[in-house]
Amino acid sequence: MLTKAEVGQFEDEGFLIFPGLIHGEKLERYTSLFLDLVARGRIVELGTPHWSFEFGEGGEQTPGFLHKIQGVAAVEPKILDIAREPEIVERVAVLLGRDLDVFGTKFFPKLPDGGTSVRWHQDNYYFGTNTDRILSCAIYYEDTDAGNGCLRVAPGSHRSQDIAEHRRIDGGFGMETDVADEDAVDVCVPAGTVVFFSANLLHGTHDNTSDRSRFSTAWHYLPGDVALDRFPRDSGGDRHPMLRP
Ligand SMILES: O=C(O)CCC(=O)C(=O)O
Repeated sequence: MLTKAEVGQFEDEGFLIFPGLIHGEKLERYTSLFLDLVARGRIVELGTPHWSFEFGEGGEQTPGFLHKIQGVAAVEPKILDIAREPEIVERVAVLLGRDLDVFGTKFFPKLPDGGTSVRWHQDNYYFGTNTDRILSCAIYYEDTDAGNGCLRVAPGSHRSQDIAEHRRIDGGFGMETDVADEDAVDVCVPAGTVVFFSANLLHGTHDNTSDRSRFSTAWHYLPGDVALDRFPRDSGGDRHPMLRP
């Protein structure tokens, strides 16, 4: 399911792109799940667990302007069908083995005119580890480019396994660090593209300045024997079995 060249590329550059891996009726079906979530986001009250909304000028979240659903598998369990797509997990299994969980499920609608997802960071900063046994997976359900907020990566930045200092984003969500423009590559992809990257890879995104949305999901695969304080195995939280040996 993964060629030797792809495995080598993942080790060298820290990411792999599978253009249009999800397509046809499946892409339509999954997109309609996200359209329903965005419609719910227009009426969900601020402060509802899992749901967060883009910050307005006054530093308050804006009702209806959905930023992210964290733990989206708890809000819409059908999301796990995507995480379990054989096209995806069989590729992950080549890199991590066949005892596999997924954790930290997220949906980013990246809505037109100001939608955001993440700035430069390493996922492992949030997980309190620098293990190379966590593989992050982002899926783009619409075409992406710099205008609607595509992914950006710093190729090879995973190799040192150093975790950079991160600081809180002023007027935004989460943490960020710095990456020089010359070290950054934009990952512009067609709808249905799956991107794998090391949880040590420096990556970020552009904000959405266009009049188009950019629906995506992000989550992380790891072998069952990797313990994470925030995502214990078999605890009923946002860590789910994918494959068992
Ligand atoms: O929004 C994206 O394109 C990527 C999201 C991501 O990498 C993350 O949640 O860490």
